[in-house]
Amino acid sequence: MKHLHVDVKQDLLRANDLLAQQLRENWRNRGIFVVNLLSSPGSGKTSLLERTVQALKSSYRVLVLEGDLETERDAERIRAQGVDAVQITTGGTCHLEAHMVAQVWLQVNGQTYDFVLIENVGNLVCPASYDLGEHLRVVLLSVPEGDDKPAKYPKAFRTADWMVLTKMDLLPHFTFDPERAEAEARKLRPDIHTFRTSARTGEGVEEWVKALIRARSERLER
Ligand SMILES: Nc1nc2c(ncn2[C@@H]2O[C@H](COP(=O)(O)OP(=O)(O)O)[C@@H](O)[C@H]2O)c(=O)[nH]1
Ligand SMILES: [Mg+2]
Repeated sequence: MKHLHVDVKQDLLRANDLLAQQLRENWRNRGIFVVNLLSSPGSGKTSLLERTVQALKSSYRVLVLEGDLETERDAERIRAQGVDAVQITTGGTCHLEAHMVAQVWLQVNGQTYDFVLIENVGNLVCPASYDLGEHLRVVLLSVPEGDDKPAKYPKAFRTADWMVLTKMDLLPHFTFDPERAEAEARKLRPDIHTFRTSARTGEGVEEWVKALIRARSERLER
């Protein structure tokens, strides 16, 4: 029975990865750059996305997909910034899967975008195992969470291309060492690219947005 469980789980993961691969190619062929954001609940994903879409929207067509267990709240926050957003409520599942993203993609198929930014369900465990077809995976770590989190949730940091340290404005109030957090992440993923931002003050946001734009053009030229 235990073996059957393991086999079925592996088959499901394989099916997810195949679909994700198809999505990735389809998006690339259409010039759409897709980013998957992972973090604990409350690390500042939606807040960083609000800032990001504000910066991108005058020059780029942006769609945000908001993964949550329940409620439309985050999609509403993004729509208030004047870009398209679709909420995906998982109804209890602790991560997004490629088929959930594919379903939304079929609904908006007539539309075209330059960026699709996906906010995954808030946690650092399950989302790490599910490829959504993204071109770039980004993990966020906020100052109040502590600089030891990469070592505790290694898969999220090992599978991430970039790490963003968020809520940098709170640094004076916490014993959080950004150098240590970055060093811990590099132990797991030596080529991880890191950013330090605050959605409150706007610190580091311009650099992050520029890097996204550069990553999009590099990816689409390849
Ligand atoms: N001080 C500070 N608070 C922030 C920052 N970014 C987000 N927050 C707050 O953290 C809480 C969770 O943010 P949210 O963006 O909803 O996180 P999410 O659950 O990861 O999407 C909210 O109360 C935000 O106002 C930041 O850069 N600095
Ligand atoms: Mg959110």
